[in-house]
Amino acid sequence: MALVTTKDMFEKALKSDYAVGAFNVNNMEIIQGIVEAAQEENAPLILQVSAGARKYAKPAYLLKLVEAAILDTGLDIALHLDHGEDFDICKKCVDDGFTSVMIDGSKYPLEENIRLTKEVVDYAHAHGAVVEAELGKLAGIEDNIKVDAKNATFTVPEEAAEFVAKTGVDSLAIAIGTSHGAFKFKGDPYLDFERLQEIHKLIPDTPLVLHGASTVLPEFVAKCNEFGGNIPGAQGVPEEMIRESTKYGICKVNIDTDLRLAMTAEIRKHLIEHPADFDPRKYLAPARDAIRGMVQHKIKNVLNASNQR
Ligand code: PH4
Ligand code: ZN
Repeated sequence: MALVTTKDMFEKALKSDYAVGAFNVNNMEIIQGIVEAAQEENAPLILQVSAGARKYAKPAYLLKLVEAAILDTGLDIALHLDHGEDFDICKKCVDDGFTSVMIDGSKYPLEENIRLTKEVVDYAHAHGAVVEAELGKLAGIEDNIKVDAKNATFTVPEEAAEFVAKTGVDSLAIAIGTSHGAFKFKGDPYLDFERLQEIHKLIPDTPLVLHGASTVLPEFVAKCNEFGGNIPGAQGVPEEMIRESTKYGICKVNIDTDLRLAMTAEIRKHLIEHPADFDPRKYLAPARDAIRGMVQHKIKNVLNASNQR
């Protein structure tokens, strides 16, 4: 039981049709719900921390909570920085003991993304950590988008091969139609599987990462709405598409929105049904259970990662 890198997890996942879940953490209940599910499913696990999470919970608290989770469960966990925007935040996290960092240079031109990623790779590798980078832009995409426009945002396979060769990055987040949040598609859900297969063919040994991979399960949206929420038109990536992606090199699947929805639905329900309650433990305990249930469902039924530890 320790903080580990994603190296062994990805090596194993790359050889089979499953992916490691990377779940975003912001507080104790979220961490506890996730690790309990991974323990129950005997699954490999990545906990990831965004800049927003660092700001909300403070890095020292999150680190200690993850260390506590390892002690409590006996799990090996990879602790990952999600969407690091510059060298400094990546360095800070590596120095703090994160085993993996993402440098997100996707907004820069290819050459600058390569330069920045290489700088982070050199530092992280010298300190025993691994690096995820991103190529292509994640964005909401309409299903009738033209090929030219797709090429402007989606990952170009040849560039992915050049990028990996020049940076030595350990894993690569690609853009094939997913996006962050609860409103991913205006029309029918669409992912560019041809492009994914082409990328995987060119860089078969590079673990690929799918951001924006929440499914936005209708029952959780409905539950939020039933108990006073107002989130119409929410739509995510169908579970079948996530399962399909694991056949073509997707080894890490990022999930945050689904946890938010599960947690919020439960808190809304509890507070509406028990208007006299004001003890946070009364609504945070079922919220933690909802996170555990959601993560267990993902590991078992979507990522196919049960017993892959
Ligand atoms: N992420 C999560 C990004 C969370 O600033 P922040 O804490 O809100 O950032 O990287 C994902 O890919 C999650 O995808 P999802 O929205 O489909 O769950
Ligand atoms: Zn992301």
